[in-house]
Amino acid sequence: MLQKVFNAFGLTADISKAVPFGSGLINHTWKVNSNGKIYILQRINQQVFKKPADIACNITVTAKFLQQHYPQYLFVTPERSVVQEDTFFDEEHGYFRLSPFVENSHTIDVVNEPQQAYEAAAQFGKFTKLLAGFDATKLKITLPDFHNLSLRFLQFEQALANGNAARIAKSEKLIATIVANRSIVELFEKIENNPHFKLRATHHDTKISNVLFDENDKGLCVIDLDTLMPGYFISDVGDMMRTYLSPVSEEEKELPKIEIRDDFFKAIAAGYLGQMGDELTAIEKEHFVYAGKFMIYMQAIRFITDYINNDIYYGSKYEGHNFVRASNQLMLLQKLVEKENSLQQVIKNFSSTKLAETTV
Ligand code: GN1
Ligand code: MG
Repeated sequence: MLQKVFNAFGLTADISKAVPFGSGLINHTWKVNSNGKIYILQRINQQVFKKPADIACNITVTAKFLQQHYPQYLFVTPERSVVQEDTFFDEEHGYFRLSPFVENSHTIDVVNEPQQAYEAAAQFGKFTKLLAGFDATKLKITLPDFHNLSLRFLQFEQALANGNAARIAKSEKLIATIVANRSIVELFEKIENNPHFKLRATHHDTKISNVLFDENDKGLCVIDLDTLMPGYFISDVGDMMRTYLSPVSEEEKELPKIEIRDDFFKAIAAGYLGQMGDELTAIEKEHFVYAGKFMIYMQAIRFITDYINNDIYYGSKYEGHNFVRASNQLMLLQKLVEKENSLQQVIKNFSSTKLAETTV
């Protein structure tokens, strides 16, 4: 499969020079060394992204805007194929994309220092801020209803009606917790109807491995723009909270290890509001902590729904994998709710200027 792809992009290296790379659940990624240059090759999962050309289109229009208004900003754009396309389509294996590997950059998989959370939050905030003058509605919807919590809840209910009965029985407690927290969906529906919540160019996948760092561990830029779409800030801030606040990831089976680290929350707030403080409306800022609840709850719903549907979306490396992931996320939600008031106070206590000056 890879030989055809290498030829399409004019890569001369032996295909054994492609090594699997990263930890994403959806696309396949390889790091390739060809002629002294390093690239990232991705096979786009077309079960998930039905129209890969739309992703390429979003990257192109965004790159154009940024190049015109902020020429200094580092924005990674795909390499062209030999026939000058931004993706290569193979009848059998689908769409492939090749990007240059940014020299002297590295990614991290786990957030160990508040400073890393700060740098990442500043990069995601900066990205949305630089695109404030760009009409986000011009972006194509690469994944319809991706962060539509109402629809996710409906899909969960459908799974309960039609899914694997044994798995539903095993999930009884988790299901009850999800139903008990339905108010998170209701608040999302209010947000959707509130004109003070703006639709902005939103990344929608703000995990730490989607940020490039330089040799001094300063943030360089954001990567993985598959889900760049119009969206609410709660998606980006919420996924940072979901993935940076706890010392252990969604894969952790030992739930007592899950906790909310206050200094990492402060770092996210300082990094993000340092960039976006003047863009967000007062009511949006009031929902900063809600962002975390929204994303953690949605991820718990997605994992348990997939478990009940026999792991058709996320796959599973061992029996009960998605059950563990859902339990993990619901524990994280509980821990966040326990600290909700004190975290809310953190946001209230700092004006955006103060946050911008905060060094973490
Ligand atoms: C998926 O493939 P990856 O790891 O970047 C998912 C995210 C989830 C994440 C959970 C398109 O992202 O929404 O938060 O798994 N992406 C898609 O690990 O569904
Ligand atoms: Mg992704």
